[in-house]
Formats: sequence, structure tokens, C-alpha cells
Amino acid sequence: YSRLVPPTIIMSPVRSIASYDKAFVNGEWVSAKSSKTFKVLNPYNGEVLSNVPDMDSIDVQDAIQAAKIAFEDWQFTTGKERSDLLRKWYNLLLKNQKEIASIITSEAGKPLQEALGEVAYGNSFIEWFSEEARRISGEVVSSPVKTKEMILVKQPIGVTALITPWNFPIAMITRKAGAALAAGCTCVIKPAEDTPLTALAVADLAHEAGIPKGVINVVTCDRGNAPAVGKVLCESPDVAGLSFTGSTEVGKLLYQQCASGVKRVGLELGGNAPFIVFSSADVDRAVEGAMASKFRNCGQTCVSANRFLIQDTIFDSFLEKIKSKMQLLVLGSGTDSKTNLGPLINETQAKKVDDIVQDAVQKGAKLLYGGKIASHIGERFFEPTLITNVTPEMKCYTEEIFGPVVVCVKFNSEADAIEIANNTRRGLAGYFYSNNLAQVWRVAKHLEVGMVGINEGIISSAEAAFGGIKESGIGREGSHHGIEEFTYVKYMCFGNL
Ligand code: TXE
Repeated sequence: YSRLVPPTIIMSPVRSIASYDKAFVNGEWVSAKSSKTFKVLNPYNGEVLSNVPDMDSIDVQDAIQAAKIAFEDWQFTTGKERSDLLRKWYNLLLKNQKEIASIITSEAGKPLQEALGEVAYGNSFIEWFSEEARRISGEVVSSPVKTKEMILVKQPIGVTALITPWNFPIAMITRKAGAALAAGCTCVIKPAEDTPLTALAVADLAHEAGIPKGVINVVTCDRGNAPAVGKVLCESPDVAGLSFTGSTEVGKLLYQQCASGVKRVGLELGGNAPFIVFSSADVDRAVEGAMASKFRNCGQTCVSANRFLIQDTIFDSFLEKIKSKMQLLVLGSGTDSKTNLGPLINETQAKKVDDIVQDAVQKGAKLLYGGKIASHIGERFFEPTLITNVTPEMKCYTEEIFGPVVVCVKFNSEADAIEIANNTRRGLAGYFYSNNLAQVWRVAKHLEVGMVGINEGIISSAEAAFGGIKESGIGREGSHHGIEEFTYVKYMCFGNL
């Protein structure tokens, strides 16, 4: 990570994982009014890590009110003031990166090394937006009449609801909250029920950095209360906008719920990324990119390669090479340095992956490696799996797999590859490997996706715009575009001059 900045303030580190047992509202650690709690489990062994408040539609109202009151002052802070606070938060996140990574490994199961990578990535959003907070500016319009001056200014939209998933417990929060705070918005975060502890630790550090009470609130609830809490967040007249990352199904529901209030909505939903390897490509490099894109976080990544489209002339060689790499993957505890693949987040997700693989096999796909839940290690572990002979009616072709499954499709021409790649309602990321310059430009333009990796399997960065087209979502996160989602343009016309 090339932009490490030494911490400038020395504070106490993040608290122990089990001590995160309250939600964070208006700068205070609070229980649910009902006193109900739910268990946060370690997906590796089912150990209870903590019990956190199972909040409902009443509790979330308090958080919205806290964010509303905080917005009264926060919206008028200067960009420099917000930048300085975000920088302090960033320094604390850096100082505590090992502790946060350890919480992520405990509640999400990913190998510690990957968790550290996620923390670096997650922190980079706070650093990036601390810089961008000072660069939010408007325009002086060329007025058509001498008696008027016209100015366009950008203002924060207000209180924002940030609903996040479990696959990147810190990065999905910092990517949204960093942009919201930099813009001058306040927020109510509802983290996924599987991974609320990272969210609470991150909010703890924001508070310690001096970010005022009410600017960041974290409401925790179990799966059962998520629809009620989500509905209040979407429908409250005091919430100006929603930023959601999660499934397409829930994203569509929240979009509808926000419609009655004509809210600003940002959605980052699942993908079905094509990963095309053309015959001109360096196959070894393509296999390396394929392994990184597919197996990071055990395939539980929205930009993960979902369908591998391999040109016929190199099909067998690609299969052989990727299979030999897959045979080296080690499943196990995220705390063991030898582990490449941790557990899937929960048994529901493991069953979903199993169902997708069994569906393909029953419909005639050829299983070349793996293919089932690795029960000898645990019910949440899935074997790295390689499948060919797939057809468009199989779920592995149309659905986001979200597991360690490589699905290979043979194609003949560039036109075929593009047609197969675009034959999906999703359009988040796409990848291709080619050393033919004219082809590179053509294919990059024709892929119907929001992000393209060209001879590269890992593309996410705070500097670049992240987001999809079609049913993969609306809006962009990261880059300067990420802040636009949290501001509106106000036109001021000065007359009688
Ligand atoms: O997602 P959900 P799940 C995809 C991936 C995965 C599938 C299901 O394919 O297999 O979705 O995962 C909250 N109102 N992605 O079931 O349900 C929930 O509490 C308000 C891709 O975990 O969408 C959590 O905080 N909120 C994705 C968040 O939504 C609700 C990452 C995501 O959970 C809600 C995760 C409701 N009615 C899954 N129902 C990506 N784009 O990276 C649930 N939630």
C-alpha cells in the first residue's frame, strides 16, 4: 500500500471484539428499546463473537433524528474542517488496521492477509475523501443579461441511509460514509447482520477522531428486522437519500420504497462478470488474473469473474493451467497463514452455491474439479470447483454464483464472445485478456458493463468510479463522482445589479 501516512495522533486502540455489544447512536452506545439482541457468529466455527442490539423501526427513528440534528451544523462546516476530521479518522483506522482486520477475519471468515488488504482498501476511501472534501466547488455561469449574476453551488443532500453487505465489512462502509461526510451529509448506517462488529469499531474510531455526535450512527439488527428498519430508512421524510450495496432483489425493493419520497438513490447490486480470454492473450497471465478475480474472498465479490469465456484455440490449455492452480488452494481458518479460502459467510450462502453447481451438473455440465460442500472441514466451506459444457439455461450462467466456482464456456469468434458476455441483465464488471490492440479497444467499448479490466483481474480503487449498468445498479462510488451522489446543485440568481 503505497500511500501509508504515519499516524499523527496516539489514541487507544480498537476495543476487544466482544465489547462491541451496543449500537452507536448520537455519539452513544445504546441497546435496542426492546432489549433484544442477536448473536454474531464466527463463520469458521460457529463461535459466538458478541451479542448486539436487534433494533427495530422505533430505534431507527432515534438514529434518524440524531443525524437530522447533527446535519444542522455539519452541513455548514467548511470543506477544510471536514477534511481534517476525515484525516484524523483515517490515521486512527491506519493505526488500528491489524485489530480491524482481525475483527473482519473473525466475523466474515476471510484469511487475515486478505482482511488486511481490505482494511487498506477501506481506509483508502477515507483518505481519498478527506482530500476530495476540499475540492467540492461550483460554477459561475456566464449570464445572458448584465443585470443578473448566476452561480451554481453544490450542497449536501441531508441525512443519508447507508445499507451495507457482509462481503467487505469495512470497505462498503468507508466507501459510502467517506463520501457522505466529505459532502457534508450525516448518515445512519445499517450494516449486514453477519458483520456488524467491524461497522461498530469503525464508528468508534470516527467518534474518537472527533467527528461530532450524530454525524455517524450505526443501527444493528438481525435479518428479521432488516425489512422494517430498511422501510423506515427509505420512507422517512427526514432521510434524503439511500446508498445500498447488496442483492438485486433487495435493491429493487428499496428503490421502490424510496420512490414515494423521490429520494436520491445509489444502488450497487450484484454482477455476472464475463472474463474473456482471447487467443492472442498471454494465457499464464490470464490464469493469474482469473485466480485473483475468482478466488478473492472465496468468490464472494460482486466484481468476481462469474463466467469464463475462453477462445477455442486455447481452451484446453487454460483449463489445464487453472485446474493445476486450483489444486493448490487450501481451505481452512482465516487465522491460519496457509489458508487461501475461508468459509462462505453462512450456511444459506453455502447452500446457494451448492444448488447452482448441482443444477449445472443435472443439466449436463461437466465437473472437472471439486463440486460440493467440504463437509469434512465445515458446512460453510465449498470446494474450489471447475465446470465446463455449460449452457444458458443453467443457473451458473445467469446467476451471481458468489462462491469459488469457475464456469468455463468455449467461444469461436470475437463477436460470439461479446454476444455471450452481454447476454445478461447485469452489467457491473467485465474482464478480458488480449494482446491485439485493435481488439482491445473494440471489446472495451462493446462490453455492457460499468467497469472493464483489460489484462487485469483486480480493478477496484478509491480513485476510480465503481458502479454498474443494467440491473447491477445506479450511481458511482469512489473517485470524485462518489461525492456527487451526496450533493445537489443549487442555482443562485443575483438580480438588480
Ligand atoms: O443479500 P441482501 P444477502 C448478492 C450475492 C448473494 C446474494 C444474497 O449474490 O449471494 O446477494 O446475499 C440488508 N430492507 N450480494 O442475502 O439480503 C441486509 O440486512 C433493508 C451481492 O446477504 O441484499 C444486508 O445489510 N435492508 C452484494 C444487506 O441488505 C435489507 C453483496 C444485503 O443483504 C432488507 C451481498 C430489506 N428488506 C450480496 N433485506 C454486492 N453487490 O456486493 C436485507 N437487507
